[in-house]
Amino acid sequence: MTVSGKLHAIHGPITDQFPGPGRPGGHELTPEQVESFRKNGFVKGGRVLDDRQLAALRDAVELFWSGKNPRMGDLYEIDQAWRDAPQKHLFHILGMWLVDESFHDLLWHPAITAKAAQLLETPAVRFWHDQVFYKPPRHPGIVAWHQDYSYWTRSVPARHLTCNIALDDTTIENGCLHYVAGSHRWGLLPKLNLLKDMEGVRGILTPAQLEEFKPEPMLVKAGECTFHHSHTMHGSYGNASAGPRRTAALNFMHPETRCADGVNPLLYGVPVIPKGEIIQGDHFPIVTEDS
Ligand SMILES: O=C(O)CCC(=O)C(=O)O
Repeated sequence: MTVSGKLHAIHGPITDQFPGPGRPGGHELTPEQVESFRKNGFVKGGRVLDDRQLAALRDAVELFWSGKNPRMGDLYEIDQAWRDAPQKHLFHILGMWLVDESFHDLLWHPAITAKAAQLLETPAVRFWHDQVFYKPPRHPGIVAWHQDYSYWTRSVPARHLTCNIALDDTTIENGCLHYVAGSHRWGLLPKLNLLKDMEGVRGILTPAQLEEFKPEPMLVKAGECTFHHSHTMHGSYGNASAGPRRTAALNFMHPETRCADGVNPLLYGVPVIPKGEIIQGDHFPIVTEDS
């Protein structure tokens, strides 16, 4: 189905690719997985996409990458570093759900949202935004060590969660995601340049944090996912392999998260939300139910 209006106004699946909220369960994480998340700040979430869903998302990323997506103008953001030096920096965009129907429907996918609800400890999960990270074959682009919430302090309090979904099998060679166990308890570190200096964060870590800084590679198959806490340190190296390494990340938050900036839009093109008010509206749907 092709939709003529803006995708952000539609809160629920458009295609028949994803089952939508409230459909048969069985998607929850085990108590051991939840416990592991609490202890380490991340957990592998298993396979969340079937072959058809995976193919649809890959096709969508490739269409966008080729410059032929007809809704390109609706996107929130294409990272400036890539625009300035595409041979050096990876391709990173926000707002794929606004330009592609499969990415739109992925937001309501119970295989992901049921787990997000468990980890955020709320039955109603609110969508914050999405991201696509695209590392072309043999490309040096990195994602420098960082904590997601360093970039999200205009939404309070910090009760956010990221689901990182592999669209390709990940390997050390193709620049898989790495997490630093226990770093979600470090407190918040300053915002760093995400795409430029891999090791920049080391200069601001305490000796104790440096001691704990032992990144673990997340080797997952295409269609599998990991979840991480908003304060978990993570990053990824360049892609030395002959194939692309593509990732979709969904960022969620507690439904009562409030705006801490009443002046600027939280995302490009989104209406300003008054300071202190709940972040809600067309761009921030509750994804555990149709509306
Ligand atoms: O997949 C990557 O390389 C980086 C992903 C990331 O930073 C995230 O999911 O928050």
